[in-house]
Amino acid sequence: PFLLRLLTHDVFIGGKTWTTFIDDTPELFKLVQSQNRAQKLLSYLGDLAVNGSSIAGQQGEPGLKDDVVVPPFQNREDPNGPPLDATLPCEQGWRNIIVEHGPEAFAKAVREYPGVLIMDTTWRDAHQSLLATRLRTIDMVNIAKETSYALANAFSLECWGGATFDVAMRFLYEDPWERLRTLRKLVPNIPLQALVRGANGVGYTSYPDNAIYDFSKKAVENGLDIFRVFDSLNYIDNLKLGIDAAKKAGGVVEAAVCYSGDVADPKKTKYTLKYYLDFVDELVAEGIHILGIKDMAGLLKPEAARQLIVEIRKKYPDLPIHVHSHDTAGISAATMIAAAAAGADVVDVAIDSMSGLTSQPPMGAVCAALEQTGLGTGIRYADIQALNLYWSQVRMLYGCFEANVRASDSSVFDHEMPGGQYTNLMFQAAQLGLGTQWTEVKKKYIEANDLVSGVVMVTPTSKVVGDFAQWMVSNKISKEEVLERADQLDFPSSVVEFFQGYLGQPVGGFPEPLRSKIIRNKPRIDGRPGANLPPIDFKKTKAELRSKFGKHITDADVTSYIMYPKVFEDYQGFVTKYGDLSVIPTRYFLGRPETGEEMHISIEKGKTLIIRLMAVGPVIEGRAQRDVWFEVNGEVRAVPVEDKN
Ligand code: 3PY
Ligand code: ZN
Repeated sequence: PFLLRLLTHDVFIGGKTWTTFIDDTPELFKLVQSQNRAQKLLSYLGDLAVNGSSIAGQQGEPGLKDDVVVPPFQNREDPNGPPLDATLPCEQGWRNIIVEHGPEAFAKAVREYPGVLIMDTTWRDAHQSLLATRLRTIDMVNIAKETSYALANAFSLECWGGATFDVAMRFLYEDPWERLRTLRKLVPNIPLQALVRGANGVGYTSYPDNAIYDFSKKAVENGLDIFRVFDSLNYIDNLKLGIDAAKKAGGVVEAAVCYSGDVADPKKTKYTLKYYLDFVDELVAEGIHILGIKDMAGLLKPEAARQLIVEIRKKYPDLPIHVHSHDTAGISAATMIAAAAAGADVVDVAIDSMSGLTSQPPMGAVCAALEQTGLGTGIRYADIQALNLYWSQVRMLYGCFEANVRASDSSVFDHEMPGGQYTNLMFQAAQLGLGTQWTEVKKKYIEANDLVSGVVMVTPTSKVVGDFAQWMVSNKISKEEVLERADQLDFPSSVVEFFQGYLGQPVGGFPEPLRSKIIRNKPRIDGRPGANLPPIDFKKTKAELRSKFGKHITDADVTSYIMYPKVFEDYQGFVTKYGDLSVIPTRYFLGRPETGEEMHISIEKGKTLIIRLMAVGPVIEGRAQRDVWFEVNGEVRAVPVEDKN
């Protein structure tokens, strides 16, 4: 029909040149573009039909075959009246203070709030910890406006940073910046928060200083409000950079101490109450707005939380304290309630169906419990129930990324694996054939951490320890053997780089002679690693990327490339081939389509494609290829697909 319309178009018949024709008839050009887009989409769906999903980490089909339904939300003004109309997002929330009066006024208001506030981690840490960070933007978008009402009194929504930046591009073929911009539009009232690895940005290594300043600036420009800045060694020099960059960008700076050990256990002598109080002094000296206590593994027990917060509170009565934990051992709800009672201002929770295990404690339980102590969060029970109905469907949908963690595990108090890594390592262990030796991995993880001198394990140092542990398991090497034969062994590169000093300086320094034995004659860095890296030439990088991928490359893309060069390039290649796949509902993005199945995919505002898989053709003689036949809005189309089997 398109060709027919083109050939019968009177301008075309009139014999004008092609270029003028396009200029004069943009509606047809748009049609070409949208048909191209549809064709690329079909190539992806065709590939799925022939080969199944190739998304790393996916096991089997998505766990839900139906559409995810947004349940009705209660009308706030009239709970018995018609349900909430969320056509437009809510405008009232804590973000208004940031926008109108700035980060200091926001921090002051948070501290003065008579109850306790929550951060909802559902859009970041919860799925990073439970579903291998695979949650797609579309599943946040579909509930975003309702969330703007339901969580209007939340301190923030954690929706960005951590592993999401990498995974969005690497596995989901999405632009992390677009995610941020989209959520910002749909949730104008609740502060959006990101987890940032200080001098490591959202990556696993150190970057030049100007890369961190540029990243922070772009984050604010694209809609971010609050930076939770941490360093995986609690190394103040790295943190200073991250803090300064977030502040110069105009963000709210929440600097975090990474919690390790147990301050209430006198036998644990490295990360003591005194250690933390001294560390907080250093952070406060940097002019932070909020203090984060980041218990990435879920080690913080209620009594330890009480001691820590009471002592910090005595010293800094005006400093808002925000507590984060994981529920790996099953204790984090109790810890959050204890933290609130001790004077914390904000606690982290995830919506019930995305909570517990290696994720955060459940929003419903924590809010209900706090309500009874006079420290209400201002989040309504009915709203939590409605949100939870939505998320319980999403959790099922993503069942193909579910780690096989079924119950609490208090062995975390020994091995101290961060929540996000626990599931990840378990999965990797299984893939490497080490699945049955999961207990062995946990044991070696403890030994590996001893070898690297007992660091606060969190990305990227937790990756070093994890790589080290897996290497010890697969090579059947003990801690003693490592110490004896370190000058001859072939260590994983992340371990060597750690000892070289590429992540910074650990508390108490590097262990010797192990360090020298491992790094041998490789360079050794004894200060802040980023200080010696040559600055990025953004203009030059952008020009190079444009010449490689085209004029659509933006400044934000340049930043993505700087953080993850190879991942960004692969992602661009994928988008060139298949177009923007973020519009595909998740069950079609991950699931093998069935013959006759009708898929509704909205590719742009007001343009929905109704696609039906008609048939998968036979393998074409002499080629590993098949034709896949679709019907698209009533028109039959075929796409050639490589058969990878
Ligand atoms: C990350 O850095 O991704 C983390 O979640 C650390 O806890
Ligand atoms: Zn976490």
